[in-house]
Amino acid sequence: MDIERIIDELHLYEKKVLKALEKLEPPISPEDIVKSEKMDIKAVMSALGSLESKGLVSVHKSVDKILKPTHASKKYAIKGLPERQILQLLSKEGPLEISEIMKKSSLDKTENKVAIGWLMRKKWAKIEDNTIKITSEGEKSLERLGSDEILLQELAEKGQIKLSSLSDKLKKAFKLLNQRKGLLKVKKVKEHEIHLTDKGKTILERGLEIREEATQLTHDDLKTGRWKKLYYRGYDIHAEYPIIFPGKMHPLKRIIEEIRDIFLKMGFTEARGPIIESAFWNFDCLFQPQDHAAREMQDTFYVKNPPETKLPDKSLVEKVRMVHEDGGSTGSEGWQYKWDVEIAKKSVLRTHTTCVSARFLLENKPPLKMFSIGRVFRRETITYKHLPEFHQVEGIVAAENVTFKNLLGILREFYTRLGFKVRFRPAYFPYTYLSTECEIYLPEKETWIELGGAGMFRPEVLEPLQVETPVAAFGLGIERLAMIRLGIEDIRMLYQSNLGWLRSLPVCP
Ligand code: FA5
Repeated sequence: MDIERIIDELHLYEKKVLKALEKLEPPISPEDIVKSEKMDIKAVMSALGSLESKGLVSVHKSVDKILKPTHASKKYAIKGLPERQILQLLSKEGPLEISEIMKKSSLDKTENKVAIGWLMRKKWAKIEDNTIKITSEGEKSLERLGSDEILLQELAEKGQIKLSSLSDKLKKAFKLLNQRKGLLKVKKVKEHEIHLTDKGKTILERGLEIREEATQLTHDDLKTGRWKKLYYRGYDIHAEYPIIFPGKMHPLKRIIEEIRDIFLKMGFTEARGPIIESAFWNFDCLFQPQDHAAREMQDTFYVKNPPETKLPDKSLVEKVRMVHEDGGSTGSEGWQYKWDVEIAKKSVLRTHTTCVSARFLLENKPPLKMFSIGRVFRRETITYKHLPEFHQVEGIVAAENVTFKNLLGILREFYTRLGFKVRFRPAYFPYTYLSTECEIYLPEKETWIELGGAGMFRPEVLEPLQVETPVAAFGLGIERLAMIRLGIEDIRMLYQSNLGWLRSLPVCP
């Protein structure tokens, strides 16, 4: 602990408060310091706050109650509580009927009722043969006051009393009186009791000099040379400061931007496609048979409005039909069924971004390198790694000499640039041959997880689109990549506005 530094950085008010704590008798409240140092309460509280943050004082907070008498209780403090007034009446007159009490007492009707109630509750009187008689307990009480009455008198005398200052007996009396309407005014107050810590005591032992501090250096101070004699307090470079959470990009968006940057740097062109797509582009054109499981309603979202989407040029539709039915001129047998153009017209929310690649191939001639990032939709049950709406990055490379090996090289390069180790497993997709699935290595879990699919587009896909070169294609999930990147176990985190988590992420990755 650098005592000299702490002393040098103490504000004048902090020094005054420390000195006051040294001389005042505990328990010490901020109000005691205000009185002894003739300081403003705000200055005392702010000095206490910073002394506490420096560990020089500790402030114990507690809640107390201030009790004050009401107009009614002041009256009863003189004349006695209603039950005492009736007790005295009974002692003078002997047993009385209720109607007689009502007539003879100086209390009003409500007060009489209250008095009779409390006479019974305190066992000062009992009802026998319709008359109210004093009990032996009542006789004794004629000689002495109850603790509730003592408290009432003390309150009337002192004007106000702190609950914590009462004896246990009077605290019980407070509970009793407080049950009665209109006898007490009770106000909750926060109390601060201040103690010097050992660190604070060490500082005081070392000695504190209280002298006026210069808060501003004026032109005049400089000109006259007065600045040489002024006392300046050191800056507290360890002072507490508010934590700032600067605005930043959402982590998923950041990863998307990173992926975009990598493909642009690898010489790819970015393309986009519609989110509401025809089944034709999403499935048929990718040689996905019309009875394929992925096309079922339980896997794909079909769109009611518009129910159908315009199909491309008739000759392309016709070529796709032929490829499905018997392979057309590709040399393949096709799927050997009757292809239905009505099914192909249906509107769907695209289930993958591979349709963007197909559309791109129709409009652009190889050689080409294209990538596309976008949202896709699947009728999935939400789990820690499944969402019904997620992002994919899709890509194709088309050129005379492109091979499956080039495809693996591109994917390895992409994942390496993102900082991952990748491996490939054989896979199946209706639109590619050879096909593969890429897996990423998770060092913490010592496992591999599947992040995307890839392969060489089949002739059944390429021929109708009139593409004559080989085409390497891939489609990779982005959210799962983000999960690994951000070290989160649940994919849903990416879509929840969990501000605590978002704030905890670094501004720059
Ligand atoms: C496809 O979507 C293929 N179109 C990929 C492809 C493109 C293969 C081009 C060949 C050529 P798959 O259904 O496996 O493949 O999805 C690709 C990736 O999307 C998955 O590996 C996974 O990372 C991610 N993914 C799939 N379903 C979900 C889901 N419900 N929630 C989050 N991510 C998902």
